[in-house]
Amino acid sequence: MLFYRHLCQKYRLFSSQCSYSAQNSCITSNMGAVLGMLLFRQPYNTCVDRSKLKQRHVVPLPEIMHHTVSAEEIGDRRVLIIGDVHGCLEELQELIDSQQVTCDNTVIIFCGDIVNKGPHNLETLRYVRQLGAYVVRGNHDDHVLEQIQFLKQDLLPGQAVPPRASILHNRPYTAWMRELLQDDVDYLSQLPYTISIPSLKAIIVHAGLHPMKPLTAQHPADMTMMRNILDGDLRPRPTESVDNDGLAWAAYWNGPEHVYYGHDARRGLQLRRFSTGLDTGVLYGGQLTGVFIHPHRQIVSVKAKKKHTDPHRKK
Ligand SMILES: [Mn+2]
Repeated sequence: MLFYRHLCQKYRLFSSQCSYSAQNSCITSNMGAVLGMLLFRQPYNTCVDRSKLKQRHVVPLPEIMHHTVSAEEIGDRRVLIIGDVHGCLEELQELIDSQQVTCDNTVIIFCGDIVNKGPHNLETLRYVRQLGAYVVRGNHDDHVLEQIQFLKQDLLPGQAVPPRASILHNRPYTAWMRELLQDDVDYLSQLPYTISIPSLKAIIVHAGLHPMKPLTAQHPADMTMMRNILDGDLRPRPTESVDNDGLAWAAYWNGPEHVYYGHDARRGLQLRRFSTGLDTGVLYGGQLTGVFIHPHRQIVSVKAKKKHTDPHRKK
């Protein structure tokens, strides 16, 4: 079994039969996929079987789930990846200004959760759009889309309410969403779940990637919410919690692509050989962190102006 796990980590299995719904199937069927992946691996194949992704996910999927940025598109610009902003506009502007960043000299990519729970959500969303940045979708960007569904359904009594949206409805930090324009919603709804830069061997995702699946088989809920991997039963399962048994998903990620991600403010800055965690909790009075990955690697950060919210606050 250890050998099996080693193979899985080394070749980041599986082929297309390893959909989310199939991940709990028996391990013997996975062994076949092991052999298949040893011969055949397609990390940048962006053809996704959408019918397999509906479980656990109620928001509309973007047209492009996995976006690829080419070397030609980058040109001679720097590449900067920025962690979770959560509507902390002042800190974001300070980071951008301090590095003299414009879209003419820098390709800017956000790890998701650009909005929600922070002091200037709507303004941050529009600032990011105006920057011409790339953004991957985070769970809070997803929450906005869920909430918008709820608000629309609010006007049409009798329709079913998405379960998570009904919970969010009573939280005061969702009030700002009523100011969103259709343009803003369209923008959020088309954010991809990952951005790959093959020339830099980089993948940007909000929460993480299941270390045993190719991009095309990754589930949106895992990409936006996963923190740990539970593998005690040899059937690796992603989980949102950092308190359960198991380890950070990144501990299982062995490249060759370097994954840049956010979402895990509690662990803070995470530096591994093949992954970099960038959520340093600006929302909670920590820092806003970014990393230049081209032409040279350099981590940059600014301090939070204040503790904008309490990490344990639910309402
Ligand atoms: Mn998040």
